[in-house]
Amino acid sequence: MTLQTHLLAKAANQARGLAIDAVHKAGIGHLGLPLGAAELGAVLYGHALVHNPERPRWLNRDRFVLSAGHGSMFLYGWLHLSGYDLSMDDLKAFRQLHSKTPGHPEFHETPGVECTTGPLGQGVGNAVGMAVAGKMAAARFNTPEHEIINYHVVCLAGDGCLQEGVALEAVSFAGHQQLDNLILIYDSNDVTLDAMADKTQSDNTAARFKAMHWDVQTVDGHDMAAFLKAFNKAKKAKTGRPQLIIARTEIARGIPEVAGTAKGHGEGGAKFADAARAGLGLPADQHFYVSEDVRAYFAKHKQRLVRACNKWHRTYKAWREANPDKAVLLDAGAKAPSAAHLLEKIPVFPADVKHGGSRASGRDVLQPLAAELPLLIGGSADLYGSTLNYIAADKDFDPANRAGRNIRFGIREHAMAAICNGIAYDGLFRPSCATFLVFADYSRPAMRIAALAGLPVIYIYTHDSVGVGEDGPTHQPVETVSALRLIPNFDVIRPADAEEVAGAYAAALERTDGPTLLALSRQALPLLNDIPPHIRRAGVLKGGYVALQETAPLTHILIATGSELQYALAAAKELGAGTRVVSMPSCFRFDRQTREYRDSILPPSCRKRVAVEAGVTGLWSKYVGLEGKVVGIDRFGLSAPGAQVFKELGITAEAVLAAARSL
Ligand SMILES: Cc1ncc(C[n+]2csc(CCOP(=O)(O)OP(=O)(O)O)c2C)c(N)n1
Repeated sequence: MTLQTHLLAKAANQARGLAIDAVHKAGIGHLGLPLGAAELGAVLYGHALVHNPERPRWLNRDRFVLSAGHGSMFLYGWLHLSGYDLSMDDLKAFRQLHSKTPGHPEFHETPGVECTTGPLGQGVGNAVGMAVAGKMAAARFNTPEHEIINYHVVCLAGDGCLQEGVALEAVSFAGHQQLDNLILIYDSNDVTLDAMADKTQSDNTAARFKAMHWDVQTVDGHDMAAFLKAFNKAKKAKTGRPQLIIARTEIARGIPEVAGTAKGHGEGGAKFADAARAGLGLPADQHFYVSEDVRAYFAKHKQRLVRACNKWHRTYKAWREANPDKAVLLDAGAKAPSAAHLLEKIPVFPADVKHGGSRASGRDVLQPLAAELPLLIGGSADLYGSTLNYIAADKDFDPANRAGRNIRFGIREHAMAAICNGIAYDGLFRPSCATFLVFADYSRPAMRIAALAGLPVIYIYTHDSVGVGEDGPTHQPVETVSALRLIPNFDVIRPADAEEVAGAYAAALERTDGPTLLALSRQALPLLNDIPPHIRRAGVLKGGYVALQETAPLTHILIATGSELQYALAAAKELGAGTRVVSMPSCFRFDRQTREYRDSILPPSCRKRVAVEAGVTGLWSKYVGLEGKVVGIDRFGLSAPGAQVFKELGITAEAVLAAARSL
């Protein structure tokens, strides 16, 4: 099909008008990108992208990621014109309460929005993750007879995205992994927010990407034919390299007063709306205007897209019939296993097992689960030797083996988490990743988005306390566990022994509406054999449970997590028969239980409560109350053998006992 440049140029100007009107109406928003990239949108949505507005989650659609999420009206405008379920009224409600058009694009809120973007650079990481998922899916599901997966991931990013470290990490990973199903369009307009981009950047982007094994083309982003040519070339490239198209654009084109300047980035141009609309050939009396011919063009284009999708479905049907096993596997990706089912697959640990910490229990728990869940994949940021989460029955994911289930992310914790988000958005594979817990700070912006977007990513972060020992305070988390617990919808589980690790994995894998972090220890932990395995496992699912039941009228409650549960249990022996010990591996899971359950574990009448955790104390007052005490560490750690550090910092059974007796 030839490019309908005349009509699409008109559509581009009308998309500009939609952005101007929406931002003008809301009184806030970013005009620069939707106006500057309008021709790119026209070519993508009006011609080049393979997608189906009727089926926004069609398996083989091209994924379009707007990494520069501040330009959300770009996406909303083009999704509306393309015929997604996004009405003109939705556009008019831009940035308003409960609208489908929030300030920055949010996954789940708007059909056609592939991911939540706004923190710059995240989308680049997400796009790389989607490209990884595409390669993995193609390797598993395509057959010589039926190619059902061959989509591209198309990402639009600005100067801001490419300045961010996460994008650099992701781009470097993508080049190394030869992800040639990825097309990154750089909206290169020489403008950021505060100022012209030359105040903050002077790198040669093309050279930078070439050095990271990308193919690079540079085009005038307002020349639709030139852009389409570059895009088609990128789609067809068989070079084994990801594709960068540097589209030179003028920010805020269409509002001459601000175009090409930093003032054009935000809503500054909205005050020139009337003149701008006239200049764009839009009727003065009709805001949110789309002409009949543009509507008709997109309606026809939609039919073409639907036909192509239907054609694919015929191939897909034949594929299903010819490959029933693969079809079962594909369907499995969409389903969540129940924790009970998963727990059946994990053998109970022998009572005398000698373990190198809960990270080693994690290794042993992971293997049967990986066998049960073939679409569970994992990765580590160059720390497999320490995080122990390698799926032993499988191999590395790399250009020669796209079916591999172990991703070597390199020392790129931020991109690792953003890439896992990308894989999770895609929905087919279940991503997990690993590093030292203290480096959760390096992953955190992506973890926050996982929680916000409800992505079931699993973080297997080990070396969870000052018990790390000799590596010293740089490597010893003290505030990390509690800090992560502050993220809404982000489950943290810090299991106390091997059976609790089994419960933790099952809990994480059962979850479909948000991420879970497993905080695992480096140092050895005793098996809590006095508590039956099924109680420990099921207890984790509830978040908190009675690990030691009092045998006399309740006097004290000792609450502990992870490696400190042993100290609470030891202290209880001394304290007396009225002492109850509560294991609380996951505060959020516990908080989600019924009031009845929570009160049965922590009876409100018992005020003599002590919590112990090898970390900052603040959060625990919620569970011990003003009258209770917390044994913890409100300072940084120490470089010494772990056991000595615990003693020196007062994380001992004696300290728990003393705190309880002082109440
Ligand atoms: C991580 C992060 N830091 C800062 C911001 C605030 N911010 C939004 S847009 C922007 C400027 C981005 O410049 P560019 O990518 O060139 O966008 P353009 O001006 O072309 O629209 C900034 C600093 C953000 N959204 N995310």
